[in-house]
Amino acid sequence: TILVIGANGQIGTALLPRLHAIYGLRNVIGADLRRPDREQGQFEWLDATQADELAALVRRHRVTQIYHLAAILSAKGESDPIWAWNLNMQTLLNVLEVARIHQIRKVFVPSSIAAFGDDAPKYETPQTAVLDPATVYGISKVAAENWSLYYHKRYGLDVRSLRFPGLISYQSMPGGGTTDYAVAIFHAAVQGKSYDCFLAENTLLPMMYMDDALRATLELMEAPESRISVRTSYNLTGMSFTPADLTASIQTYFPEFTTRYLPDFRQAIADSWPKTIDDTVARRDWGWKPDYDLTRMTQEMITRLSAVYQPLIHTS
Ligand code: VAH
Repeated sequence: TILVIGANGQIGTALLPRLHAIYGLRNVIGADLRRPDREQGQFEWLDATQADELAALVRRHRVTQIYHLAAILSAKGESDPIWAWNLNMQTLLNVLEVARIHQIRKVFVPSSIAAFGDDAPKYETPQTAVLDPATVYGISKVAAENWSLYYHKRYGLDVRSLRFPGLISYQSMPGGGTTDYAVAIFHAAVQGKSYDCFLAENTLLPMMYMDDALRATLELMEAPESRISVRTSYNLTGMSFTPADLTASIQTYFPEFTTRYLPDFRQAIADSWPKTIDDTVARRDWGWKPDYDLTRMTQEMITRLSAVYQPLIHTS
C-alpha cells in the first residue's frame, strides 16, 4: 500500500489521482490532519507528529511506500518559527524512523529551492552549494535532506527527494507559499478581477507546472536504485519567470487583466532564493526533462480554472 501523508496539501491533492491510476484505489491511503476539499479514495485522519499513530496506520494498512508531503511552507512558517520547525521535523523524523523499523521499501521526501540562501549562486544554482536558507521552512528542508542522507547511509533506507521550485496547480487553492502568487493570479484573472501581487514585478523565480512535478516524482521513484547518485535532494526546475512575465502571458487570454505590485515581507524570502536552477544531475541520473513552459502552463491553468469558475449556463 502507498501512504500519502499531507494528502490534502497542494502536491498531495494532485498526486493522489495519479497514484490511484497506477496502483488502484484499494492500494493508496491518503492521510492528513486537514479535511479534504473533496473525497479522493481511501482517507485516514493522521497527526504525523504522533509516531505511534503513524506506526499503527503503517501496520494496519501494510504500507510499503510513503510520500511525506506534509509541511508548513515558507511564508506561513515565518509567522511561528518554532512551531513550524517542530511540525516539519517531528513529522519527518517519525516517517524516517517508522520506515526503518517497518522496512518500508521506498520513501519520498520533497525538498525545495528554499534550501538555498544568499551564499549560493543566484543563476544556474548548482546541485552542490553552501546551503544557508533564510526561512525556517528552508532550514527544515536542509535538515530533512541531511537526515534522509543519514538514514540511507546508516540503515540503507531508500529515501528519495526533489528540490521543487514554485509549483503551480489548479487542483487546490493557493496556500502559505511565497510562490503562491503564481496560483492566486490565475484565480483572479479567470474571475475578471485584477491581482495585487505581493512580489515586485521583476522577481525572477524557478517555477514548475504541477503535471511536470508529479511526473518528475514518479520517474524518480521508479528509477533503478543504481541510478540514484543524490541522497540529499535533486535540483529540479521547469522554467523561471517574473510576475511581469506571467501577467503578460495571462493578458494574451485576458487583454484587460492587470496586476498591481505591492511587495510585502515575502519579497525578502523570494530575494534569498535562486533565480534559475541547474538540474543537470537529475537529467543525467534519471532522464529528467520538463514538458511545460510558461505558454503551455498558462493555457492549461486558464482552461482548467475557467471550467471551475464558469457559472453553469442555465438552460431553464
Ligand atoms: C513555498 N511553494 O513557496 C513553496 C516552495 C519554492 C517554493 O517551497 O514555500
